[in-house]
Amino acid sequence: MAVGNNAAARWRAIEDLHELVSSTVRAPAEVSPEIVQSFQVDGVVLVREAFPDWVEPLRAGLQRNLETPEAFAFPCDSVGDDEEGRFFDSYCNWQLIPEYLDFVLTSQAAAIAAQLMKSTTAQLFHDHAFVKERGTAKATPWHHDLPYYCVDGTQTVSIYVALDRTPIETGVRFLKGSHHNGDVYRPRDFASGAEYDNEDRSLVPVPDVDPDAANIFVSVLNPGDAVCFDFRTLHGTTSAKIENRRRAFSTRWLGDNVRYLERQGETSPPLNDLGLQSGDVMRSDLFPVLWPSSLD
Ligand SMILES: O=C(O)CCC(=O)C(=O)O
Repeated sequence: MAVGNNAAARWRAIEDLHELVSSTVRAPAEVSPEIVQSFQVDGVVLVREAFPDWVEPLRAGLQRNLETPEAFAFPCDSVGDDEEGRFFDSYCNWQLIPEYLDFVLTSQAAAIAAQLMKSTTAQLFHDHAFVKERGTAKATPWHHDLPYYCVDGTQTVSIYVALDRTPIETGVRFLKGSHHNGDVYRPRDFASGAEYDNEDRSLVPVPDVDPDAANIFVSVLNPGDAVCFDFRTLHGTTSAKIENRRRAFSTRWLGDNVRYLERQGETSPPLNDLGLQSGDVMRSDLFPVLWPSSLD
């Protein structure tokens, strides 16, 4: 299998999002003050059994994403022919996969995102699906997500929903508190580990992280559990071999203080034609504000 990004479908498939957003209702959710506090302090928190009813629909959507990657947006394989297993990911498919669309428009994800970010609004940035097949021993390189993205701000969250039981050994590990250390790390390619081309000299190399250190968060995950983390929180995995398929579906959310940022290099997703300048609010016709549930 060739590694890297493959040919893909256009992600902007829905002409009038406003109509869709205003005619649907997101489920409410009550996140405890302790969970919000852990998220704010550690930059990562586990919400157990957050989405049990969404496991089957999301698996079904992801299966099509995996079987016909070219029919969807930005598919990528990070394991080459000379390595065992498959590490697949694909993002910006919520307009193309009905189960993903249903999740973003009706699940409690938007409500959870707003509370964790302590934001009055939750704006959907994109979705991101991950699959590591049995036999895969490819580590997810340590990185944080913010410098991959054309946004900046401190109110962000990814809601990563486990779709399989995931043991500690192969779970994503997070360096607690790293969202507050002020550094922004050079993005790296998942397949090769090489740094992206970037003119921004303020970006620094990702430090070595001890995956077993005391300040690492990692947990056994059951299907429907959600790990929620700030775009600035460092995370990665070891190269422990995947014994059973590990799938996850993530949605990325922006809060009140997030703005467009023109990066000085490649971004992922490569959203290069938004017609925005640094400091602009992200376009709600492309990145819908889903919380509060109705703004009308
Ligand atoms: O599932 C993984 O191994 C990687 C997840 C990740 O890097 C992310 O959600 O940003």
